[in-house]
Amino acid sequence: MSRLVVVSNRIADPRQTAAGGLAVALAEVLNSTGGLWFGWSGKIVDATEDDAVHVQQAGPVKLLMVDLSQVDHDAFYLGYSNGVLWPVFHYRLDLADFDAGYIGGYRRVNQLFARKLLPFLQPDDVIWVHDYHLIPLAAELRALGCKQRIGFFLHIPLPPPMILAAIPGHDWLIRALFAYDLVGFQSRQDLRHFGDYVESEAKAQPLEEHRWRAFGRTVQAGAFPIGIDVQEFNELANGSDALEMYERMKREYYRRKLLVGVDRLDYSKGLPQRMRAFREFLTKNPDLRSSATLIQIASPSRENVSAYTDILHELESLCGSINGNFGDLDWMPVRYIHRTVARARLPGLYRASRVALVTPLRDGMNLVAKEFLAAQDEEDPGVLVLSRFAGAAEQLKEALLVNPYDTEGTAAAIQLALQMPLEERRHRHQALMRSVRQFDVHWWCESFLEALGQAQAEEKGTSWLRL
Ligand code: GDG
Repeated sequence: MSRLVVVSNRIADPRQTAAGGLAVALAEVLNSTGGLWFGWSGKIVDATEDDAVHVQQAGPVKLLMVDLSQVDHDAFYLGYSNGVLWPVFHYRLDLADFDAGYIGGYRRVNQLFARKLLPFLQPDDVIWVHDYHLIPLAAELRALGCKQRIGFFLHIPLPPPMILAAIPGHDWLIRALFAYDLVGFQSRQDLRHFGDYVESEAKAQPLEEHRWRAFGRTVQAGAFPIGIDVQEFNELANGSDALEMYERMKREYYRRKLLVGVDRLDYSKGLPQRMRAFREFLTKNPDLRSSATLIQIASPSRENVSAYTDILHELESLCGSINGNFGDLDWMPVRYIHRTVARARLPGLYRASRVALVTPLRDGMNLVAKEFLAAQDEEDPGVLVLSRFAGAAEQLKEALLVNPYDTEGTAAAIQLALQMPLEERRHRHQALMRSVRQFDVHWWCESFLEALGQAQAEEKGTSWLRL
């Protein structure tokens, strides 16, 4: 088996539990092939400092890290990646900041990554690049002579062509994807958007299924919905931290049914809309009021991007007004926690909850939905209320699917979830777990790498090099 080289903006030590499911899944293949993981160190340094690659051995895996200068970090990470690509790919053109200066930084950092990674590569390595920060990386590597197989996986959604086309330089961005041998998306819908775009905007020629020719290259694309490591999550759920959390929640809220939300504090997650739906539910169901408490964990994220401060204030004000209007001396309807909860405790919180509210306005997949299901007691499982706009909705059809923009509809689903009889809860949970187990993170990893191994790039020229 070829050695695997993973490239992503941030990297994690795969030996640590806190790193989460993705790192654990990648660790398995990285460990077995003695692979490399390359990414940003998380450090910002003076531009004049030494720009060496930091090498750290993590078991059989080598972690390779580069630092970024302040200017590059601001333009690449805050600017183009999170100020342009993140909002537009989540359909939020209104929040995009199309500053012409950002794209130069984005390109510079991708070139830096390519230059720094190249000396570590061996001829039959397989390279797997992750996410929107690194779309042009393969093209930059190819420009330096890299011939290895390179795959790309987009963790976030790909919007329809007319939204993508709002990005100045969108053609450049999509052309860069043709330097990969395989491009993977989270859902069939994202894959359809890719096909629509390349055929309508880039006049790509469709070949066999999900394969196109353009810019003198062919590219294979596919949908590879990411999953969780069910076994690792079960082990976490049986650990002392999770059990303690479960007991504590049960003790504290023994008279109430818990609803839970666990999200990074991000405008794509639909948190204000969720609060409005919960308020609507409280208004419409006075009899159920004091029996339901919503615990919302909103872990801090990208706090130096201004759209994130706005969402923080909006959410704080909504939670405050709901508690002020509906709360009583012995009951607050919303517990809002703007902190990161230790990963080892999350399964306990999920298991103690009757309902999970996973209602993003747009989401590539959403792993919280799958984690919640995996943490349930299958004899007495909770109910998943899931946005139809999460990639996970393509798979998790037995959840209560909602439109998060529809406040009344979501409020009605909350009521249904809280009152759902045991038999129906079990029935739905069983069906949902079949999908969570079958399409777990190992399936995701293996099926992507297998498809990458089979993808036959056919190079007819080098016009794609002119990025
Ligand atoms: C991107 C895409 C796609 C959350 N709060 C805490 C915490 N979390 C963990 C959850 C889960 C992960 O973070 C969040 O994953 P999601 O999938 O929900 O969302 P994104 O972070 O936006 O991830 C997404 C994903 O990539 C994978 O491809 O599904 O669509 O946007 O694992 O448990 N973990 C801890 N404390 C918290 O407070 N420890």
